[in-house]
Amino acid sequence: MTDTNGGENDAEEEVEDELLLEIQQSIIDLEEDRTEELTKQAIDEGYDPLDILQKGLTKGVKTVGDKFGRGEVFLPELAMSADCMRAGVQHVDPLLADLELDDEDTGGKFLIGTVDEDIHNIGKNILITMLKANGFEVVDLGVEIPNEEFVEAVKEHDPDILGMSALMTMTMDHQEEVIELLEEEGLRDDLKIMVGGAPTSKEWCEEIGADGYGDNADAAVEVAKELVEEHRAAKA
Ligand code: B12
Repeated sequence: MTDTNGGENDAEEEVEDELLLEIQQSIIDLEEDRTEELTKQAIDEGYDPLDILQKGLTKGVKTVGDKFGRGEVFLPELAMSADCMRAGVQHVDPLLADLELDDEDTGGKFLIGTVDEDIHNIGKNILITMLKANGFEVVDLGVEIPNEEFVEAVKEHDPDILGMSALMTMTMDHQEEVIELLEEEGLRDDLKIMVGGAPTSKEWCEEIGADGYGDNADAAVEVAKELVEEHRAAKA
Protein backbone atom coordinates (compact mmCIF):
# COMPACT_ATOMS: atom_id res chain seq x y z
CA MET A 1 0.00 0.00 0.00
CA THR A 2 1.25 3.45 -0.82
CA ASP A 3 0.49 6.44 1.37
CA THR A 4 1.85 9.67 2.68
CA ASN A 5 0.77 12.04 5.37
CA GLY A 6 1.44 15.14 3.38
CA GLY A 7 4.82 16.24 4.70
CA GLU A 8 5.33 19.94 5.15
CA ASN A 9 1.80 20.84 4.17
CA ASP A 10 0.26 18.50 6.70
CA ALA A 11 -3.03 20.06 7.82
CA GLU A 12 -2.53 18.64 11.34
CA GLU A 13 0.50 20.87 11.92
CA GLU A 14 0.17 23.76 14.37
CA VAL A 15 -0.33 27.00 12.43
CA GLU A 16 1.38 30.12 13.76
CA ASP A 17 1.12 32.49 10.82
CA GLU A 18 -1.18 35.41 11.64
CA LEU A 19 -2.88 35.68 8.25
CA LEU A 20 -3.51 31.94 7.95
CA LEU A 21 -4.99 31.99 11.46
CA GLU A 22 -7.22 34.90 10.40
CA ILE A 23 -8.41 32.90 7.40
CA GLN A 24 -9.28 29.99 9.71
CA GLN A 25 -11.06 32.33 12.09
CA SER A 26 -13.10 33.98 9.33
CA ILE A 27 -14.57 30.56 8.49
CA ILE A 28 -15.17 29.76 12.15
CA ASP A 29 -16.98 33.15 12.38
CA LEU A 30 -18.86 32.25 9.16
CA GLU A 31 -17.84 35.53 7.51
CA GLU A 32 -17.77 34.57 3.86
CA ASP A 33 -16.73 38.01 2.52
CA ARG A 34 -13.89 38.16 5.02
CA THR A 35 -12.67 34.70 4.03
CA GLU A 36 -12.61 35.80 0.41
CA GLU A 37 -10.86 39.07 1.19
CA LEU A 38 -8.20 37.42 3.39
CA THR A 39 -7.59 34.67 0.84
CA LYS A 40 -7.01 37.28 -1.85
CA GLN A 41 -4.68 39.14 0.52
CA ALA A 42 -2.65 35.98 1.16
CA ILE A 43 -2.40 35.34 -2.57
CA ASP A 44 -1.26 38.93 -3.17
CA GLU A 45 1.33 38.55 -0.43
CA GLY A 46 2.73 35.48 -2.18
CA TYR A 47 1.67 32.75 0.24
CA ASP A 48 2.03 29.17 -0.97
CA PRO A 49 -1.45 28.24 -2.29
CA LEU A 50 -1.20 24.87 -0.52
CA ASP A 51 -0.64 26.64 2.79
CA ILE A 52 -3.63 28.90 2.20
CA LEU A 53 -5.70 25.85 1.39
CA GLN A 54 -4.53 23.46 4.05
CA LYS A 55 -3.35 25.60 6.94
CA GLY A 56 -6.01 28.28 6.46
CA LEU A 57 -9.23 27.30 4.71
CA THR A 58 -9.35 23.56 5.42
CA LYS A 59 -8.49 23.95 9.10
CA GLY A 60 -11.25 26.55 9.45
CA VAL A 61 -13.94 24.44 7.83
CA LYS A 62 -12.90 21.37 9.82
CA THR A 63 -13.20 23.34 13.06
CA VAL A 64 -16.78 24.20 12.15
CA GLY A 65 -17.31 20.51 11.30
CA ASP A 66 -16.02 19.56 14.76
CA LYS A 67 -18.41 22.04 16.39
CA PHE A 68 -21.24 20.54 14.37
CA GLY A 69 -20.18 17.08 15.55
CA ARG A 70 -20.36 18.28 19.16
CA GLY A 71 -23.80 19.82 18.61
CA GLU A 72 -22.50 23.35 19.16
CA VAL A 73 -23.64 24.54 15.72
CA PHE A 74 -26.27 23.20 13.30
CA LEU A 75 -26.79 22.51 9.60
CA PRO A 76 -27.20 26.18 8.53
CA GLU A 77 -23.80 26.97 10.06
CA LEU A 78 -22.25 23.90 8.41
CA ALA A 79 -23.62 25.10 5.05
CA MET A 80 -22.28 28.61 5.68
CA SER A 81 -18.84 27.19 6.45
CA ALA A 82 -18.94 25.43 3.08
CA ASP A 83 -19.83 28.76 1.42
CA CYS A 84 -16.84 30.40 3.14
CA MET A 85 -14.61 27.57 2.00
CA ARG A 86 -15.77 27.92 -1.59
CA ALA A 87 -15.34 31.72 -1.44
CA GLY A 88 -11.66 31.13 -0.69
CA VAL A 89 -11.11 28.07 -2.85
CA GLN A 90 -12.34 29.85 -6.00
CA HIS A 91 -9.25 32.10 -5.78
CA VAL A 92 -6.78 29.40 -4.78
CA ASP A 93 -7.99 26.92 -7.38
CA PRO A 94 -6.44 28.67 -10.42
CA LEU A 95 -3.09 28.72 -8.59
CA LEU A 96 -3.37 25.02 -7.77
CA ALA A 97 -4.10 24.42 -11.44
CA ASP A 98 -0.67 25.86 -12.23
CA LEU A 99 1.08 23.96 -9.48
CA GLU A 100 3.05 21.08 -10.87
CA LEU A 101 4.52 19.12 -7.99
CA ASP A 102 7.41 18.00 -10.17
CA ASP A 103 8.35 17.80 -13.83
CA GLU A 104 7.24 14.28 -14.30
CA ASP A 105 4.08 13.86 -16.32
CA THR A 106 2.84 10.32 -15.83
CA GLY A 107 -0.14 10.79 -18.12
CA GLY A 108 -2.25 8.53 -15.95
CA LYS A 109 -6.01 8.22 -16.18
CA PHE A 110 -7.85 8.83 -12.89
CA LEU A 111 -11.52 7.98 -12.48
CA ILE A 112 -13.05 9.59 -9.41
CA GLY A 113 -16.34 10.08 -7.60
CA THR A 114 -17.89 10.56 -4.18
CA VAL A 115 -19.55 7.39 -2.93
CA ASP A 116 -23.28 6.71 -2.69
CA GLU A 117 -25.37 8.75 -0.21
CA ASP A 118 -22.59 11.30 0.16
CA ILE A 119 -22.79 14.79 -1.35
CA HIS A 120 -19.47 16.21 -0.11
CA ASN A 121 -17.36 17.31 -3.05
CA ILE A 122 -15.16 20.26 -2.06
CA GLY A 123 -12.13 18.09 -1.30
CA LYS A 124 -12.71 15.84 -4.31
CA ASN A 125 -12.81 18.86 -6.59
CA ILE A 126 -9.59 20.24 -5.15
CA LEU A 127 -7.94 16.88 -5.74
CA ILE A 128 -9.17 16.90 -9.34
CA THR A 129 -7.64 20.34 -9.94
CA MET A 130 -4.30 19.12 -8.64
CA LEU A 131 -4.39 15.85 -10.55
CA LYS A 132 -5.01 17.75 -13.79
CA ALA A 133 -2.20 20.17 -12.93
CA ASN A 134 0.07 17.15 -12.69
CA GLY A 135 -0.81 15.73 -16.07
CA PHE A 136 -3.57 13.30 -15.17
CA GLU A 137 -6.56 12.80 -17.39
CA VAL A 138 -9.47 12.88 -14.95
CA VAL A 139 -12.96 11.48 -15.36
CA ASP A 140 -15.21 12.91 -12.64
CA LEU A 141 -18.37 10.92 -11.99
CA GLY A 142 -19.70 13.47 -9.47
CA VAL A 143 -21.32 12.75 -6.12
CA GLU A 144 -23.61 10.07 -4.67
CA ILE A 145 -22.33 7.46 -7.09
CA PRO A 146 -23.97 4.05 -6.56
CA ASN A 147 -21.53 1.16 -6.20
CA GLU A 148 -22.58 -0.43 -9.48
CA GLU A 149 -22.04 2.84 -11.33
CA PHE A 150 -18.39 2.87 -10.26
CA VAL A 151 -18.02 -0.64 -11.68
CA GLU A 152 -19.69 0.30 -14.97
CA ALA A 153 -17.47 3.39 -15.23
CA VAL A 154 -14.36 1.26 -14.70
CA LYS A 155 -15.47 -0.95 -17.61
CA GLU A 156 -16.18 2.08 -19.78
CA HIS A 157 -13.09 4.20 -19.03
CA ASP A 158 -10.43 1.60 -18.17
CA PRO A 159 -8.58 3.95 -15.75
CA ASP A 160 -5.15 3.44 -14.21
CA ILE A 161 -6.63 4.51 -10.88
CA LEU A 162 -10.10 4.56 -9.39
CA GLY A 163 -10.44 7.11 -6.56
CA MET A 164 -13.36 7.13 -4.17
CA SER A 165 -14.09 10.00 -1.81
CA ALA A 166 -16.18 9.44 1.35
CA LEU A 167 -16.68 12.08 4.03
CA MET A 168 -18.91 10.21 6.45
CA THR A 169 -18.46 7.13 8.61
CA MET A 170 -21.86 5.95 7.35
CA THR A 171 -20.77 6.15 3.69
CA MET A 172 -17.16 4.97 3.81
CA ASP A 173 -18.26 1.31 3.70
CA HIS A 174 -19.26 1.88 0.07
CA GLN A 175 -15.55 2.07 -0.75
CA GLU A 176 -15.12 -1.47 0.48
CA GLU A 177 -18.30 -2.63 -1.30
CA VAL A 178 -17.08 -1.25 -4.64
CA ILE A 179 -13.79 -3.10 -4.24
CA GLU A 180 -15.70 -6.32 -3.52
CA LEU A 181 -17.87 -5.78 -6.60
CA LEU A 182 -14.80 -5.20 -8.75
CA GLU A 183 -13.32 -8.44 -7.38
CA GLU A 184 -16.52 -10.35 -8.21
CA GLU A 185 -16.40 -9.01 -11.76
CA GLY A 186 -12.72 -9.98 -12.15
CA LEU A 187 -11.71 -6.34 -12.65
CA ARG A 188 -9.88 -5.66 -9.40
CA ASP A 189 -6.40 -6.56 -10.58
CA ASP A 190 -6.64 -4.39 -13.69
CA LEU A 191 -6.45 -1.10 -11.83
CA LYS A 192 -5.17 0.68 -8.74
CA ILE A 193 -7.63 1.94 -6.15
CA MET A 194 -7.27 5.00 -3.94
CA VAL A 195 -9.50 6.08 -1.09
CA GLY A 196 -9.76 9.39 0.74
CA GLY A 197 -11.96 11.74 2.71
CA ALA A 198 -12.11 12.78 6.35
CA PRO A 199 -13.04 9.48 8.09
CA THR A 200 -10.69 7.34 5.99
CA SER A 201 -7.12 6.52 6.93
CA LYS A 202 -4.09 4.50 5.98
CA GLU A 203 -5.41 1.70 8.22
CA TRP A 204 -8.82 1.76 6.53
CA CYS A 205 -7.13 1.68 3.13
CA GLU A 206 -5.20 -1.45 4.16
CA GLU A 207 -8.22 -3.07 5.75
CA ILE A 208 -10.38 -2.86 2.62
CA GLY A 209 -7.57 -3.81 0.25
CA ALA A 210 -7.18 -0.47 -1.54
CA ASP A 211 -3.77 0.49 -2.92
CA GLY A 212 -3.33 4.07 -1.81
CA TYR A 213 -4.53 6.79 0.52
CA GLY A 214 -3.84 10.50 0.81
CA ASP A 215 -5.07 12.73 3.60
CA ASN A 216 -4.82 15.82 1.43
CA ALA A 217 -4.69 16.61 -2.26
CA ASP A 218 -0.97 17.10 -2.76
CA ALA A 219 -0.14 13.96 -0.79
CA ALA A 220 -2.73 12.09 -2.85
CA VAL A 221 -1.20 13.28 -6.12
CA GLU A 222 2.21 11.97 -5.07
CA VAL A 223 0.71 8.59 -4.25
CA ALA A 224 -1.23 8.58 -7.52
CA LYS A 225 1.96 9.15 -9.49
CA GLU A 226 3.65 6.18 -7.85
CA LEU A 227 0.62 3.98 -8.42
CA VAL A 228 0.41 4.86 -12.12
CA GLU A 229 4.04 3.89 -12.53
CA GLU A 230 3.44 0.60 -10.72
CA HIS A 231 0.35 -0.04 -12.78
CA ARG A 232 2.06 0.70 -16.09
CA ALA A 233 5.07 -1.44 -15.11
CA ALA A 234 2.81 -4.38 -14.22
CA LYS A 235 1.00 -4.08 -17.54
CA ALA A 236 4.19 -3.82 -19.62
C1 B12 B 1 -18.51 21.40 4.31
C2 B12 B 1 -19.23 20.24 4.94
C3 B12 B 1 -20.52 19.98 4.48
C4 B12 B 1 -21.17 20.71 3.30
C5 B12 B 1 -20.66 20.01 2.02
C6 B12 B 1 -20.59 20.92 0.82
C7 B12 B 1 -19.98 20.19 -0.37
N1 B12 B 1 -20.54 20.42 -1.53
O1 B12 B 1 -19.04 19.43 -0.24
C8 B12 B 1 -22.68 20.47 3.59
C9 B12 B 1 -23.19 21.60 4.47
C10 B12 B 1 -23.58 20.35 2.35
C11 B12 B 1 -22.61 19.18 4.41
C12 B12 B 1 -23.67 18.31 4.54
C13 B12 B 1 -23.66 17.23 5.43
N2 B12 B 1 -22.68 16.90 6.30
CO1 B12 B 1 -20.90 17.67 6.23
N3 B12 B 1 -19.23 18.45 6.53
C14 B12 B 1 -18.62 19.44 5.94
C15 B12 B 1 -17.23 19.65 6.61
C16 B12 B 1 -17.39 20.78 7.65
C17 B12 B 1 -16.06 19.99 5.72
C18 B12 B 1 -15.81 19.04 4.52
C19 B12 B 1 -14.82 19.72 3.59
O2 B12 B 1 -15.20 20.28 2.58
N4 B12 B 1 -13.54 19.74 3.99
C20 B12 B 1 -12.48 20.45 3.26
C21 B12 B 1 -11.82 19.56 2.22
C22 B12 B 1 -10.71 20.34 1.49
O3 B12 B 1 -11.25 18.48 2.88
P1 B12 B 1 -11.65 16.97 2.57
O4 B12 B 1 -13.05 16.90 2.09
O5 B12 B 1 -11.25 16.13 3.71
O6 B12 B 1 -10.76 16.60 1.30
C23 B12 B 1 -9.34 16.49 1.31
C24 B12 B 1 -8.82 15.11 1.71
O7 B12 B 1 -9.72 14.38 2.53
C25 B12 B 1 -8.47 14.43 0.42
N5 B12 B 1 -9.51 13.68 -0.28
C26 B12 B 1 -10.84 13.93 -0.38
N6 B12 B 1 -11.43 13.04 -1.19
C27 B12 B 1 -10.46 12.19 -1.62
C28 B12 B 1 -10.52 11.09 -2.47
C29 B12 B 1 -9.36 10.37 -2.73
C30 B12 B 1 -9.42 9.20 -3.64
C31 B12 B 1 -8.13 10.74 -2.12
C32 B12 B 1 -6.91 9.96 -2.37
C33 B12 B 1 -8.07 11.86 -1.28
C34 B12 B 1 -9.23 12.59 -1.05
O8 B12 B 1 -8.06 15.51 -0.42
C35 B12 B 1 -8.91 16.63 -0.15
C36 B12 B 1 -8.21 17.92 -0.47
O9 B12 B 1 -7.09 18.14 0.37
C37 B12 B 1 -17.03 18.25 7.29
C38 B12 B 1 -16.06 18.24 8.49
C39 B12 B 1 -14.78 17.46 8.22
N7 B12 B 1 -14.00 17.24 9.26
O10 B12 B 1 -14.49 17.05 7.13
C40 B12 B 1 -18.48 17.88 7.64
C41 B12 B 1 -18.86 16.41 7.84
C42 B12 B 1 -18.16 15.53 6.84
N8 B12 B 1 -20.30 16.43 7.54
C43 B12 B 1 -20.98 15.64 8.32
C44 B12 B 1 -22.39 15.43 8.25
C45 B12 B 1 -23.01 14.55 9.33
C46 B12 B 1 -23.16 15.99 7.23
C47 B12 B 1 -24.68 15.81 6.99
C48 B12 B 1 -25.20 14.37 7.18
C49 B12 B 1 -25.40 16.80 7.93
C50 B12 B 1 -26.92 16.68 7.94
N9 B12 B 1 -27.45 16.42 9.11
O11 B12 B 1 -27.55 16.83 6.92
C51 B12 B 1 -24.81 16.30 5.54
C52 B12 B 1 -24.52 15.15 4.54
C53 B12 B 1 -25.49 14.99 3.47
C54 B12 B 1 -25.06 13.88 2.52
N10 B12 B 1 -25.95 13.00 2.19
O12 B12 B 1 -23.91 13.80 2.13
C55 B12 B 1 -20.09 14.94 9.35
C56 B12 B 1 -19.89 13.47 9.10
C57 B12 B 1 -19.84 12.75 10.42
C58 B12 B 1 -19.54 11.31 10.31
N11 B12 B 1 -18.94 10.80 11.33
O13 B12 B 1 -19.80 10.66 9.37
C59 B12 B 1 -18.80 15.84 9.33
C60 B12 B 1 -17.49 15.10 9.62
C61 B12 B 1 -19.01 16.96 10.38
C62 B12 B 1 -19.05 16.40 11.81
N12 B12 B 1 -17.95 16.46 12.55
O14 B12 B 1 -20.07 15.95 12.23
N13 B12 B 1 -21.39 19.04 5.00
